[in-house]
Amino acid sequence: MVLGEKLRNAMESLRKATVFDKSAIKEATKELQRALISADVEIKLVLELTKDIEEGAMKEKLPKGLTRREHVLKVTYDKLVELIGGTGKQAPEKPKKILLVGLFGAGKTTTVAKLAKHYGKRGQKVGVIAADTYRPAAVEQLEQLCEKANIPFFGIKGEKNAAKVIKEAKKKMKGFDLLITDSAGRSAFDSDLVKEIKEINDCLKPDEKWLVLAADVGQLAKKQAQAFHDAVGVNGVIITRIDGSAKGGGALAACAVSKAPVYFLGIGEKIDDLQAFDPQRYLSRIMGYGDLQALLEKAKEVQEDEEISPEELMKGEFNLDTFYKQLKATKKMGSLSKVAEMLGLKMQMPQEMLDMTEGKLDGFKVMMDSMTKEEKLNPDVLNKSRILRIAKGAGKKEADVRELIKSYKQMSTVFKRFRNIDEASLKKKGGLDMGKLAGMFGKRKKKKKFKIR
Ligand SMILES: Nc1nc2c(ncn2[C@@H]2O[C@H](COP(=O)(O)OP(=O)(O)OP(=O)(O)O)[C@@H](O)[C@H]2O)c(=O)[nH]1
Ligand SMILES: [Mg+2]
Repeated sequence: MVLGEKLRNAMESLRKATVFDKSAIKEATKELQRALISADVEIKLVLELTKDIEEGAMKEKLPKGLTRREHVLKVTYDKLVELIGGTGKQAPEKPKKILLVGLFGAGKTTTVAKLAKHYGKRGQKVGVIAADTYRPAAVEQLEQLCEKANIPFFGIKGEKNAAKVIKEAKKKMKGFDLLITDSAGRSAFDSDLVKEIKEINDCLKPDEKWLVLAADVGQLAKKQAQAFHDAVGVNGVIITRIDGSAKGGGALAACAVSKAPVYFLGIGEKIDDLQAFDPQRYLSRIMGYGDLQALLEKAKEVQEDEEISPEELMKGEFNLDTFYKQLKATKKMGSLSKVAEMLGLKMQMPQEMLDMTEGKLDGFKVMMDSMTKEEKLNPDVLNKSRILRIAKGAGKKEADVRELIKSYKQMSTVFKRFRNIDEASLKKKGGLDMGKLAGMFGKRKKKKKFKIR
């Protein structure tokens, strides 16, 4: 079981506790402890965290408008964010020279290319330097990655002196906004490695020295961060392979405790699989909530008197009627594109859907008014003759009705995907209860609703 699911289960048992006293909270925090320890979070941190939760949870005076249960869930969530949150510092927007360091196979070379793409997309002229002169195929590996992504690259095949490569690269890449340098790894932190990265450091004079760590190192991240920091003054961390490791939580907590700012996460092998690290977002995501908190906060700002609840927006029976209401409601909360992003669905949402205009929506409404109840509840029955009838009734073309059906189907898939984030656990629980989640994160006093006109 992955960390996210375990944490979610621990939260669930807090949520479900019938008697909400000290011993119930203690029981639930035990589950949380097990989840965190199996993610390789240092025991001392786990104990501190659960003690804080227990104390915070039983606070005499509850914050205004929260039930004890909501308060406990909120405290737990906040403490978890704190545990992995570290410095809260974000990666610099316009670094000039980045040097990546780390042990063998940590993901340095891959991350060099990912970062080049990341900053390149933000309008900077980025060049890459292959200063791993230790591993024979390192230069080719980076060259290939750069070629694929059209990133300017400098390396000297067969050259053994890293400082020389850097000197040449600096001459060749004058006028670049940002230079990102790859360096060699070693199987362990040793004096050879220190000597080499010191040389590179002296020659390159980077403003940013980032340590690349694979998530599987778990709590050992603390030791590595310290060693590299002592050697070259590391001022940022990137944790890779967080996608395939159960120990990501441990690595993040270890960086947090050693005050090493985690700037990015590597979430896959491809060049775009890089994500700026945001503790809240990360936690929401691994626990399968999307960025529900942000969404619900926004939802609360929307007026109250109306027809559709946030719960209905995301779960419920999916038919043409709810499809229309969803589109209308999400439009009111800002652009659909923003809402999709908050839910972590943006990548899956077809562009045409994200660009949907009010006018188009109104057209949908007119066509839906020409449908029978059965057709709205079960659009699969729509055959050619029914489509023609609807088009005629609404004063639209056949293609317009087909477009409505197509959009509905696309949306249906996306929402299904969202609801099935963790099919196994959903099955077990008989459905992810958005209402309860809303209560958990949203600090609601009463059921808020969106206004649909
Ligand atoms: N799943 C996953 N794989 C990754 C990620 N980052 C890197 N990898 C893979 O990890 C392996 C090692 O990555 P490299 O970038 O070569 O690591 P390195 O630190 O440069 O290795 P050395 O140069 O040998 O020290 C490669 O197969 C990468 O594709 C990630 O975020 N997720
Ligand atoms: Mg490498």
